[in-house]
Amino acid sequence: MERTLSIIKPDAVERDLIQKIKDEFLNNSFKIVNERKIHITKQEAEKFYKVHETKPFYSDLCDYLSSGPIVVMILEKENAILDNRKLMGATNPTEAEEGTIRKKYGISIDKNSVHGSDSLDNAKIEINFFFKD
Ligand code: IDP
Ligand code: MG
Repeated sequence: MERTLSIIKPDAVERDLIQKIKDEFLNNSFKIVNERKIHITKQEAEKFYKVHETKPFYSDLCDYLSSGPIVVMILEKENAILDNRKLMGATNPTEAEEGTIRKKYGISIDKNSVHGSDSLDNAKIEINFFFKD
């Protein structure tokens, strides 16, 4: 079994999409192992998105992720990382495939409703970032 970190981003929480998005995971054989609804600071967002610190959109991205409550979840299934990326769809909702979460719910490339880890190493780092016990 593999684990990945999923985030329901502020745009989706704000539009009351938490349960609808959780149902997407549950209906696609993911188990929600742990979840927390939190509101992070910009400094925490900067730490979380450190890989993007050289990108022109880094500051806006961190402002955005810290702009309101988010739901962080550990998802588990076989091939969880890749399967979650498939279920989420492309980063830009306009390019996301029909039926994907970002196609259904995303508003724009920045307000794209969900985050998902992109590799085994990053999944471990990101899970540990929000759920160290
Ligand atoms: P991902 O979320 O699909 O893994 P990344 O390239 O890791 O995409 O980018 C992280 C987040 O940064 C994206 O989900 C999106 O919200 C934002 N982002 C990515 N590219 C752009 C851009 O060109 N303009 C504005 N925001 C962007
Ligand atoms: Mg990414």
